[in-house]
Amino acid sequence: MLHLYTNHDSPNGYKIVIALEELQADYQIHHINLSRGENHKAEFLALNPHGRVPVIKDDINNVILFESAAILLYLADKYQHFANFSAIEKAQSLQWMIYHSASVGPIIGQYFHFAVTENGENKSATTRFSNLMYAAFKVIDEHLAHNDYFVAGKFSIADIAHFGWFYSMQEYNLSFAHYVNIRRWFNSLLTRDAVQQSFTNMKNACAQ
Ligand SMILES: N[C@@H](CCC(=O)N[C@@H](CS)C(=O)NCC(=O)O)C(=O)O
Repeated sequence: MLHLYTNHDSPNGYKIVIALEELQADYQIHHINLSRGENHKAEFLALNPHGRVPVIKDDINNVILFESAAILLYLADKYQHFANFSAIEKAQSLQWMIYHSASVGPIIGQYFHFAVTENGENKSATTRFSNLMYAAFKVIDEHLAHNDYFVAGKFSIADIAHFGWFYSMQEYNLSFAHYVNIRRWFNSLLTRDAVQQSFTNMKNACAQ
């Protein structure tokens, strides 16, 4: 069995549950309640010493992994996600996934912290992360103006990586509506059965 440890509204956790559904994996979700500090308990730190979700434990291969990009890559290999991709297309998918991990997800997270959690009180930090976030969105929007998906007209883990954070932005009422190409891409992913199923599974598993 493959176990996913995540919080009910983790953008990084959404990525993994979507990938598991898209890849038709057999898995079980375990809720790690961040607001109750369950990620700092010894039991969880044994899975990820950095105390962050998501984490997976794959009993079949006897492996524990943290960091959403590493998990996506592991799942892609395990379920032959790149079978119909050329070596170059696979490299391009990894490029966009790593771009997300370095220059998009953490920046949205910092922007959210300074702009929303701290009400923009630190003007310098709010402006810095707002500029970085919107600069990244511009790059993505221009790329998606000519592409239905991030790579080669094919849905890939690069789309999943970005979608998790855009979905959370929507939940936080942070608008990206004026990025019309991101919005079009986002809406098309929302209609995928696996994406909808993943929200249901996450909600059910994390209800308690
Ligand atoms: N780079 C990590 C980030 C993981 C991360 O920051 N997870 C958040 C939830 S989305 C978390 O566990 N936060 C708990 C905390 O900061 O105490 C990844 O992509 O998995």
